[in-house]
Amino acid sequence: MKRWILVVLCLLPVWVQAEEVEVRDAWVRLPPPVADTAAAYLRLINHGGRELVLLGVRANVAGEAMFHGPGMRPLGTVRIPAGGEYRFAPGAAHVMLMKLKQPLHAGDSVHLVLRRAKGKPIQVELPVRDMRRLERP
Ligand SMILES: [Cu+2]
Repeated sequence: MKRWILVVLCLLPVWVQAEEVEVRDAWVRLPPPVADTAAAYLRLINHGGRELVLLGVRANVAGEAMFHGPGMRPLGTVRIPAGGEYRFAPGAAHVMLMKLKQPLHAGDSVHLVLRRAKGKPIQVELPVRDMRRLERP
Protein backbone atom coordinates (compact mmCIF):
# COMPACT_ATOMS: atom_id res chain seq x y z
CA MET A 1 0.00 0.00 0.00
CA LYS A 2 2.77 2.45 0.99
CA ARG A 3 4.56 1.69 -2.25
CA TRP A 4 1.52 2.70 -4.27
CA ILE A 5 1.26 6.02 -2.48
CA LEU A 6 4.91 6.68 -3.29
CA VAL A 7 4.34 5.92 -6.97
CA VAL A 8 1.40 8.31 -7.12
CA LEU A 9 3.40 11.08 -5.44
CA CYS A 10 6.27 10.64 -7.89
CA LEU A 11 3.94 10.90 -10.88
CA LEU A 12 2.07 13.92 -9.56
CA PRO A 13 4.38 16.76 -10.73
CA VAL A 14 4.40 15.42 -14.30
CA TRP A 15 0.64 15.02 -14.26
CA VAL A 16 0.08 18.55 -12.93
CA GLN A 17 2.26 20.02 -15.63
CA ALA A 18 0.53 18.04 -18.36
CA GLU A 19 -2.88 19.19 -17.14
CA GLU A 20 -1.86 22.81 -16.74
CA VAL A 21 -0.83 23.42 -20.33
CA GLU A 22 -2.62 21.79 -23.22
CA VAL A 23 -1.03 21.75 -26.66
CA ARG A 24 -3.23 21.34 -29.74
CA ASP A 25 -2.95 21.65 -33.52
CA ALA A 26 0.84 21.42 -33.46
CA TRP A 27 2.58 21.11 -36.83
CA VAL A 28 5.47 22.36 -38.95
CA ARG A 29 4.91 23.59 -42.49
CA LEU A 30 7.15 21.72 -44.92
CA PRO A 31 9.50 24.36 -46.35
CA PRO A 32 10.66 24.43 -49.98
CA PRO A 33 13.69 22.15 -50.50
CA VAL A 34 16.23 25.00 -50.69
CA ALA A 35 14.96 26.88 -47.61
CA ASP A 36 16.90 26.79 -44.39
CA THR A 37 13.98 28.12 -42.34
CA ALA A 38 10.57 26.70 -41.46
CA ALA A 39 7.56 27.81 -39.41
CA ALA A 40 5.96 25.83 -36.60
CA TYR A 41 2.41 26.32 -35.39
CA LEU A 42 0.58 25.27 -32.25
CA ARG A 43 -2.13 26.28 -29.82
CA LEU A 44 -1.25 26.56 -26.15
CA ILE A 45 -4.13 26.48 -23.70
CA ASN A 46 -3.39 27.54 -20.14
CA HIS A 47 -5.61 25.60 -17.75
CA GLY A 48 -3.53 26.76 -14.80
CA GLY A 49 -4.46 29.42 -12.29
CA ARG A 50 -1.69 31.84 -13.20
CA GLU A 51 -0.21 33.49 -16.26
CA LEU A 52 2.10 31.32 -18.34
CA VAL A 53 5.18 33.14 -19.57
CA LEU A 54 7.33 31.60 -22.30
CA LEU A 55 10.85 32.96 -22.54
CA GLY A 56 12.19 31.07 -25.51
CA VAL A 57 12.13 28.00 -27.68
CA ARG A 58 14.55 25.39 -29.01
CA ALA A 59 14.07 22.85 -31.80
CA ASN A 60 16.09 19.70 -32.47
CA VAL A 61 16.21 20.34 -36.23
CA ALA A 62 17.22 24.01 -36.08
CA GLY A 63 20.40 25.82 -35.09
CA GLU A 64 18.23 28.67 -33.84
CA ALA A 65 14.54 29.12 -33.02
CA MET A 66 12.46 32.06 -31.81
CA PHE A 67 8.93 33.35 -31.47
CA HIS A 68 7.84 35.58 -34.34
CA GLY A 69 4.81 37.81 -34.57
CA PRO A 70 3.05 38.61 -37.85
CA GLY A 71 5.48 39.99 -40.45
CA MET A 72 8.46 38.12 -38.95
CA ARG A 73 8.69 40.52 -36.01
CA PRO A 74 10.64 38.83 -33.19
CA LEU A 75 8.66 38.42 -29.97
CA GLY A 76 10.69 38.49 -26.77
CA THR A 77 8.24 36.63 -24.57
CA VAL A 78 4.84 35.05 -25.05
CA ARG A 79 2.27 35.56 -22.29
CA ILE A 80 -0.79 33.36 -21.90
CA PRO A 81 -3.23 34.51 -19.23
CA ALA A 82 -4.71 32.03 -16.76
CA GLY A 83 -7.57 30.28 -18.51
CA GLY A 84 -6.54 31.77 -21.86
CA GLU A 85 -4.87 30.48 -24.96
CA TYR A 86 -2.25 31.55 -27.49
CA ARG A 87 -2.30 30.60 -31.14
CA PHE A 88 0.74 30.24 -33.32
CA ALA A 89 -1.04 29.96 -36.67
CA PRO A 90 -0.42 30.67 -40.38
CA GLY A 91 -0.63 34.42 -41.06
CA ALA A 92 -0.15 35.23 -37.38
CA ALA A 93 2.46 34.46 -34.75
CA HIS A 94 4.64 31.43 -35.38
CA VAL A 95 7.71 29.65 -34.08
CA MET A 96 10.50 30.41 -36.50
CA LEU A 97 12.97 27.60 -37.07
CA MET A 98 16.23 28.90 -38.53
CA LYS A 99 19.52 27.38 -39.66
CA LEU A 100 17.87 24.02 -40.32
CA LYS A 101 20.36 21.23 -39.70
CA GLN A 102 18.77 18.83 -42.17
CA PRO A 103 16.15 18.85 -44.95
CA LEU A 104 12.64 18.25 -43.60
CA HIS A 105 10.22 15.77 -45.14
CA ALA A 106 6.47 15.38 -44.79
CA GLY A 107 5.77 13.02 -41.90
CA ASP A 108 8.99 13.88 -40.05
CA SER A 109 8.70 14.73 -36.40
CA VAL A 110 10.15 17.92 -34.91
CA HIS A 111 10.79 18.27 -31.21
CA LEU A 112 10.26 21.67 -29.58
CA VAL A 113 11.22 22.72 -26.09
CA LEU A 114 9.39 25.80 -24.81
CA ARG A 115 11.18 27.44 -21.91
CA ARG A 116 8.89 28.82 -19.22
CA ALA A 117 9.63 31.59 -16.72
CA LYS A 118 8.54 29.18 -13.97
CA GLY A 119 8.40 25.40 -14.01
CA LYS A 120 9.64 22.69 -16.30
CA PRO A 121 10.01 23.33 -20.03
CA ILE A 122 7.13 22.19 -22.24
CA GLN A 123 8.08 19.44 -24.68
CA VAL A 124 6.13 19.15 -27.92
CA GLU A 125 6.35 16.78 -30.89
CA LEU A 126 5.15 18.32 -34.16
CA PRO A 127 4.56 16.47 -37.43
CA VAL A 128 5.84 18.06 -40.64
CA ARG A 129 3.00 18.63 -43.08
CA ASP A 130 3.16 19.36 -46.79
CA MET A 131 0.46 22.00 -47.30
CA ARG A 132 0.95 22.08 -51.09
CA ARG A 133 -0.23 18.49 -51.22
CA LEU A 134 -3.26 19.25 -49.05
CA GLU A 135 -4.19 22.43 -50.95
CA ARG A 136 -4.11 20.73 -54.35
CA PRO A 137 -7.66 20.01 -55.66
CU1 LIG B 1 9.12 34.21 -38.92
